[in-house]
Amino acid sequence: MPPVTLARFLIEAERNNHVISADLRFLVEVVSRACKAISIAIGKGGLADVLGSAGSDNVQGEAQKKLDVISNDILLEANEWGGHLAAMASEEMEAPHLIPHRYPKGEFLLVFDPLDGSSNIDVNISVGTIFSVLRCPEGVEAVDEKVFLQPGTQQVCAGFAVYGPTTLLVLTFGDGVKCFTLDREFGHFVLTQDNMRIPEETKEFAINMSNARFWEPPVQRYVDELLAGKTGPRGQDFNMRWVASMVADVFRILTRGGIFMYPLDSKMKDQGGKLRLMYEANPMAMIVEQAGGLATTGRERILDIQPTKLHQRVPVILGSKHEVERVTAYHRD
Ligand code: P6P
Repeated sequence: MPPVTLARFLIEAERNNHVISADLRFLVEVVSRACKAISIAIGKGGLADVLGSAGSDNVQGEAQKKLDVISNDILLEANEWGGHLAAMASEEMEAPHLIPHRYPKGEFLLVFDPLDGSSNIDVNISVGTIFSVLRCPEGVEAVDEKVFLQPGTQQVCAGFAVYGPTTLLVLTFGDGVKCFTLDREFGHFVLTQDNMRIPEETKEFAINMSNARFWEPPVQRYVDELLAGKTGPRGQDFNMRWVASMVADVFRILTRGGIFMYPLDSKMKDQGGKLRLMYEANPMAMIVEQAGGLATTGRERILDIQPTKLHQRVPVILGSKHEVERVTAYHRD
């Protein structure tokens, strides 16, 4: 049987079970082509003038890398003419990007972090693109930030690309998680994992330990127990991984289990957390839940949060079911 390309998978999903419409299929094809272009730009590294800072800050007040801006422009240019979107929003832009009047509009809203983990780009560590698809509410004349403020349960599609040793595209439409690998010779994505499942148990945790003194007591208790290993209440040793690229940590967890935590800490308490709800936490939470894992803030299910701001930040605890349940239980204690 010939390999199932992304194009074939999407056509069959549209034809067979109507999980997706022609416009949603087109949207995912366009985003996947943009991810290929980003992968090529990143792959040039020091051979082209794409590394280093862009000399500007984004809406988060973070220094933008040249590739942040390049990736954002690639996604905007790829999507604005297709007639499938009502608007786009990005970590790199304060306000939503409206579809120019010269192009038709569509029913979907696309929200993305064009280059997640970009602080790793100059040191050649995996980075990625995270995206989330919502429906634009009916009868909206003037599209503005408010149309995006929908809970994660409203997502019709979520996905992320990892630009690592291989370029991967992980996708869900709410009926399981698929992974596609970029075949660079043919230039197309090929289905390589048909139904990703997160093991309910794990011996691996991911957290930035340098923030330990700022964590709330439930997280300190949980991590202390992991560090105590066999000598402590967990009765087994644990391993730690922290790539500082959410896409890489989440893909590892989808593949072999684990728990990823960017909890509330006293440094970020005023902002509500470090990671952004609309284009990091929500798409990753949908994917993790679709793979049998859980995703909470420690106090509530991420997908149930009613957003109040486009660039809102939230604490994130996601991954293997039993571990996320334990951390969430400690927050209740
Ligand atoms: P820290 C990358 O900037 C990011 O948004 C996530 O991809 C990653 O998990 C986290 O921040 C890393 O944060 O504090 O370890 O640099």
